[in-house]
This record gives sequence, structure tokens and C-alpha cells, in this order.
Amino acid sequence: MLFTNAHIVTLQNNDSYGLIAEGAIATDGAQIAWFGAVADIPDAYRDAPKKDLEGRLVTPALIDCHTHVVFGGNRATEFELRLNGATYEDVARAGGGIISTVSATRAAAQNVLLADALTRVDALIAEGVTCIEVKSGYGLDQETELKMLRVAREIAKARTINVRTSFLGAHAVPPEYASRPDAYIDDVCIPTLRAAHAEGLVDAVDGFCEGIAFDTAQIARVFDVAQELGLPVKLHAEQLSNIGGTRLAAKYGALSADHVEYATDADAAALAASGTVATVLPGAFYTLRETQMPPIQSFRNHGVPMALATDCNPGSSPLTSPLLTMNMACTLFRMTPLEALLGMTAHAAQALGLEDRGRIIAGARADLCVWDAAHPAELAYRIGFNPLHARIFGGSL
Ligand code: DI6
Ligand code: FE
Repeated sequence: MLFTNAHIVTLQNNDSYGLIAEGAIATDGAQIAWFGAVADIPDAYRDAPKKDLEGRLVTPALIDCHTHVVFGGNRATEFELRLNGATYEDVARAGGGIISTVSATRAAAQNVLLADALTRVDALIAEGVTCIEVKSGYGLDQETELKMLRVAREIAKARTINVRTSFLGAHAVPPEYASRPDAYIDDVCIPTLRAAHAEGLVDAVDGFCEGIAFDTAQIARVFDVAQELGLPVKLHAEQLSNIGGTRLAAKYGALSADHVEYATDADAAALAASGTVATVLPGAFYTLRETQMPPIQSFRNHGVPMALATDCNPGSSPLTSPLLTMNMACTLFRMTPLEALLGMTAHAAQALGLEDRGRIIAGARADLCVWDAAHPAELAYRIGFNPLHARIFGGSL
């Protein structure tokens, strides 16, 4: 297939958009075989079936590398509670918050969880997402954690999208283990990780390292099992306070450390040394009305790649718009539109350990977005507007 007359945003390197004004992309099956200027199309591709993109902007497709799209119910009433004065931590300590979603997720049938998740996934797809990460963590018992991960795998069968799963058993302490977090880790979290891995349901292992969740020693026990099983790790770190999660993630060579509002310059240096991506989640920052900004300038100074994701979840980020996420990253975190686009493409891929996508280069997956836009900065600039013209998944429109 030859896509011609495209204004290509290659993102070949991290310093520029890598624009090709009058470009073409040749695909071979699911991969990009060649890209370049229309004037330079090799003879081998001249007779391929053509699709004229009429001068539209083409970028790598968007990747949402941190989501919790599988969950039961919603938390609109908690939203209302917080607007009546309760803080996120108040709500969590009062047995609301994550735990109320755990009850709803345990009670939901697998087909209902899938149908609900697909409504959110469809919103992501409508803005050009071709790959998502999906976490467990609202079951906190073996049966429900496995159910969530099976639903995550089903998403990839129900839609043209790739799904990477993360086991997030260490997300919260369930009510039946209240005040016994260590027993929960030993009796439930670790055995469930082993069972989920045995069923082929786990691509990475995540945790919530926070005062209201698990400390670094508890997360380290889960990460040790991940290492034993050969699974990469990632971590919710330094979201509400600094308790050393970022340095722990770096120590384990994590794919990403996520949220990181309270990370320090030294934490950024540790991420750089371990090659760990910093995933910033402006939807949670916005929803929680956080005021501590992630240390974006430190990440830049140390050369830490920054990924960007919706963190779609019912409590702290009921967000299913990657484009709004990019706008928030620019407006709230002062990231540049180029950094925002890299964060939703190349750096999101890196945060998932996927080296075959996120940039327009020969050999990469042909996951592309075609936008009704003249310049890539428009994607992050506009608010509540979707200029997606077409989404190409593995070479197919
Ligand atoms: N950090 C978050 O912001 C979400 N999970 C996490 O580890 C919140 C999840 C929820 O409130 O349901
Ligand atoms: Fe999260």
C-alpha cells in the first residue's frame, strides 16, 4: 500500500517533528516499508495500491501507556463528595475511593466489565489510539484480578487495538486485609501474580507506592517476584508525596515511573541512569487539583524521556481523551507540543517496552493517524476538538 500526498511528522528523533512536507509512506503488511518525499518514491512502490491523503498531517498513531479502563461502576458521587470539601485521601481513608470501585468490580460479570471498558476504549480509538496499556488492581482478590486481566485481553479481540496488560495487585489494601498490608502482599498479591502469569495474562507488573497504599519494602517484594518471572516492572510513584518509589523503580530498571509530581532532581537523575521513562498524568493532577508540578525541567536536564497518558480511572482521572491530555500537559506542566506528541507516541511506546512503534521509520508498525491539521502543534493546542480523519492500524485503514 502506498499512502501519498502526506504531510508527515516522523518523530525520527526527539529534537524536532521531523517533517516531510510532501511525503509518502509505503507499507508491507503491518509494517512501514519505506517513507520519504513523494519525489523520491522508489520504483518498487510506484504500482502499489494508492491512497491519496490530500496533504493531510500524518503522525505515528497515539499510544495510551497508562490506563485503568477495566472497572465496575463509576465514582460520580465521590466527585460530588470532594466538591463538598473532602480530600482524595479523606475519601480513601473513609473506605470510599479505590475500595468502592473494588466492590463494584468484584460484583460485575465479565461481559459487563468488557462492555463498559469498550465504551472507554472506543473514545480513545476515536482520537487515534492504536495501543493501550490496561492495569488490573480493582479486584484485590485472585478471582477478580484474573477477571480484569481476561477482560483486558478480550479488548484486543473486540477492537482493532493492541493491549499490554499490567498486573496491579499492589494497588490498595482490600477491606478484608485492613491494617495487614504485608499479609495481603504475601497471601493474595504474590500468589495472584503467579497465577495470572501462568495464564499468560501479564505483560508487566505495577504497584501503587504511596502512604495510602504500599511502601517501598512491600513493593520490592512484588518486584522480586516479577524479576523471578522475567516480567518488567513499572510503578505509580511520588503521586501524593515522596516516599522513595521513583528510586525503587530505577533500582529495578523499571520501564516507567508514573505520576512523579513529588519526584526530585535526584530522582530524575536516578531515572536517567536506569533508562526509565517518566510518565506524567495531567488528568489526575487536574482532577485532584494538585499544585505540585512534576519536575519537567529536571527530566529535560537529565535526558529522561517523558511519556504522557490519560490514566483513565474512575477516581482520579475519568479521562478518555488523549488530545485533551496533550493540551493539559502543555498548559498545566508547560511541556511543549512536540514533547506532548512524543509523550503520546514514541515515549509511550518506550514506557511499554515496545520498540517497534511510536515513530515513522522503516520497519516500524504501520500504526498511523491522519489528521485534518496543517501543523502538529494544533493537536495539543485545541481544546475539545478532534481533527482525526483516519486511523491506520497495522497498515489497514
Ligand atoms: N493512582 C491513581 O491516581 C489511581 N490509582 C493510583 O494508583 C487512582 C485510582 C482510584 O482512585 O480509583
Ligand atoms: Fe494510575
